[in-house]
Amino acid sequence: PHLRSYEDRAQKHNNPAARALLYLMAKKKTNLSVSVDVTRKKDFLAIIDAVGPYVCLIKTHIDILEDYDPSIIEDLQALSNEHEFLIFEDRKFADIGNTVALQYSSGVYKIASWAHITNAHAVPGPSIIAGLASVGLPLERGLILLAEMSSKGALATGAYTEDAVRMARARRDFVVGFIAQHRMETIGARDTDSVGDEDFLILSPGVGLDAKGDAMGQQYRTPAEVVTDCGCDVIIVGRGIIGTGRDIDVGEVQRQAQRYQVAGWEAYERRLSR
Ligand code: UP6
Repeated sequence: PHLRSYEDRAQKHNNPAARALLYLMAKKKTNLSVSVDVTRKKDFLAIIDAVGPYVCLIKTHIDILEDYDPSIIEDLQALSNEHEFLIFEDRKFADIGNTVALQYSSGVYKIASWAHITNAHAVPGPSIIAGLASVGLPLERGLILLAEMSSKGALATGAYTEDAVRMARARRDFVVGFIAQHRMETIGARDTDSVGDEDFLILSPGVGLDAKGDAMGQQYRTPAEVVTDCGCDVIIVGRGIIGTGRDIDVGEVQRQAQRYQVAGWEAYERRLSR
């Protein structure tokens, strides 16, 4: 699928959230997702407003906000409509089906009610997908499985990654892609798997144009490595765009978002023309 255009893939995708994301990517010419990892509501909304025009997807860790209140979700949804991006809560669910269904639908954040896309670890096995699908499918949501991680020494490799892909293949109505560092089509396919027309989105964190990593094991690659060479579909950028300081410079955030949008899109066009 990575040799087809986002537009073409949007037309053929069976999941509403994946379809909407691919359409937005084609329409806005962006495969950039900004990870808004800040702790204050004011910064959170200011960053999203600034980067909105340049992104297809806003990635949140809603539980790191110190001054969370439900009005933040209303503001986030208004920005999502204004700038046309989808919302991805990077919740990384990792429990049994019954528990994740409750964590996804209920609690303080009611993630399923506002996040078009969320994600889960494969470690509990297929029941985690069943639990999340019981909440998310009726709401036309999509799920991303973590097949690999960007951090140094990650245990999600080899047979684990393969089994995560096989779990996804069995639930293509709800699982729309992977957090991964490269494409997954060629791995783990067995005779019994339905592989033929599968179209999983590959979302890749660990993207930076300037730094190679951080002091806590994060590893960065460039948009060209991720999108052109490894065939990934969405680049996820946090500190490369929002910076590492305590005070947010919104003008600089906007410049960096534009820079990463251009780099990500050029990398995609180069992949299609190869
Ligand atoms: N993230 C990773 N690597 C993974 C999965 N998720 O970095 O394998 C998430 C982090 C963070 C963002 O939780 O929100 O992507 C990366 O941020 P950064 O660009 O500032 O490193």
